Amino acid sequence: MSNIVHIIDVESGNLRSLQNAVEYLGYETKLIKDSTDPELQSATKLLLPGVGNYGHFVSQLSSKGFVQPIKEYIASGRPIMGICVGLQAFFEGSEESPNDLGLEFIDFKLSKFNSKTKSVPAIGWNSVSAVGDKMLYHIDPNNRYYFVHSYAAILNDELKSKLASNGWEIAITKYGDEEFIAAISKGNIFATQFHPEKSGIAGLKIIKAFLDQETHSDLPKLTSPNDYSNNGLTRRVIACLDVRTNDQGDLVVTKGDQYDVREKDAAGGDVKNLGKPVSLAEKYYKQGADEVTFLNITSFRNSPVADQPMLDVLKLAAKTIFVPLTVGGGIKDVVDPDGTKIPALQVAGLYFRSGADKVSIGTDAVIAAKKYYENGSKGDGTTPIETISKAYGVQAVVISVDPKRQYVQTPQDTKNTTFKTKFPGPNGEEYVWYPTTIKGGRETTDLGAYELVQACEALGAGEVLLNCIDKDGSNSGFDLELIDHIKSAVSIPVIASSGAGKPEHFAEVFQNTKTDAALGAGMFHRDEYTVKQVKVHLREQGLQARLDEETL
Ligand code: 1PR
Repeated sequence: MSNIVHIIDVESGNLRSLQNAVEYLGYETKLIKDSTDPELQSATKLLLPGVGNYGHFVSQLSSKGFVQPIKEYIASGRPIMGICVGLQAFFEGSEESPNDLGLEFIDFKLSKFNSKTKSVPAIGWNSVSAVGDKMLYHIDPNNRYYFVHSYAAILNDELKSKLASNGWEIAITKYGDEEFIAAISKGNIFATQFHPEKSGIAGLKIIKAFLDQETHSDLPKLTSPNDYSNNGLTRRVIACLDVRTNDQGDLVVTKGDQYDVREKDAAGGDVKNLGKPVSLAEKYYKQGADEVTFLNITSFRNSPVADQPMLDVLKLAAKTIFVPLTVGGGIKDVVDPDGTKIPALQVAGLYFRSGADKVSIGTDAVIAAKKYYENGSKGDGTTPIETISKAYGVQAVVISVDPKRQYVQTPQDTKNTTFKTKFPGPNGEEYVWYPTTIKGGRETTDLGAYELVQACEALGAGEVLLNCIDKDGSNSGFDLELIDHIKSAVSIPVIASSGAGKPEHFAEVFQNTKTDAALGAGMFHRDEYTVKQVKVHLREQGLQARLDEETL
């Protein structure tokens, strides 16, 4: 049996990570970009990964002439595994793209999650329950798997009976008040809505089971109840690495104190050097980080985009880290030293092809939001948020917000949205708003963080990385008021950032705010605590946390 795994590539997103996962399991990978590629005829294992917009994916399959060859491949009885939009493609169609047809193996249309009761897109780790007494391809109800999607095959009696009567086996997941299809299997077809290549060791075991064709195994006993208290997703714990070159030109992980990353010493203050980006990232992954974020805080202004050292960091990190990777810093329209203009979409594409799952936009998100309001609360399709989310999906675009608390005597003192604070200002001011800053906190704008995130959600951002300059590096805990102020402004997920100093701060932010995730940096880099200690503490507090105790 060939050791080569073929992957259909219709340029729908980051395939590098899936290739890395398959190669990590000891197989070779070959991308099939052309439906006439003779290798499709000889393939013995085929993956159909899809990310982003359903219509973009299925229309690419159709326009590139893949539909018939895929159906012939399936008719030949050889194994195929769909991932994310690759699972959705087996259905008839999706409300996301009403005019586009899928492969139509299941005559049922996908629909959008109800965003009134929970964050959409659903981004995070959820449990999956096999329906029946056998476990599909090692999908373990005690584990958590990584989902990132806004549309799903929402389960109802019609779909349940249709699948059963047509011989489909299913696994389901509950998100908020909605149950949906997490995996399907029938004969040589297997597909998952979640990303096994981004679900740690537990996910790698599923890919391995498919490649080894171990279709069923005995269902393990549930060791902890599938608690759906917070919409079924665990609260994500994210490790963040602020990366820049030090004065000797080495790429180091550093950490600001209110964004000041220099040592306070007689030697004039070199950049704090807390370690090497890839090795630190791997360390946090092994400790159980649900995601790793790299923020390039100086953007390496004087080097051509294609030579960005951060691209190599992503390529190396993605080889051994199988959870979502986000990269921020310099995601904008740039001009190379030789004068070549590189649009933000192309810059983002370089990072996606290097293994990033999400890009984070800071300064240009503020610029885009100001343009949005100047344009009568409308986008014009040209901002990085719009162009990148249109091509790669909203889930691929995070905006990084760098706000600072500002006190006012009354709400009338500012045109921005305020709230009454529990912590009055130095002159007894009872109201606050948060002006956003750009360029790493060096310039303050008149745009409030509340207004920024609303504009960016409208433009197509899928998530908010909410920093806080006042709290950054303080070890004093998160700014809980800021977090719920921003959560009240949007329906997309929010990541709380800045101020974490101990595991109790993560429990505090999850118990006292609606945040979807929380990020730590300094406390991990200074080896004061591990990510695992944070997660164990969350579980001790009765909160859902993913602990990937799996070994391959
Ligand atoms: O403006 O699109 O080029 O993006 C620049 C990115 O770099 C933004 O995400 C911005 O937040 C970040 N950035 C720029 N300068 C700094 C700096 O520190 N001098 N980092 C910086 C911002 C926020 C987090 C930090 C958390 C947690 N730091 O990265 O790690 O606050 O810290 P803690 O847990 O130690 O408190 P663009």
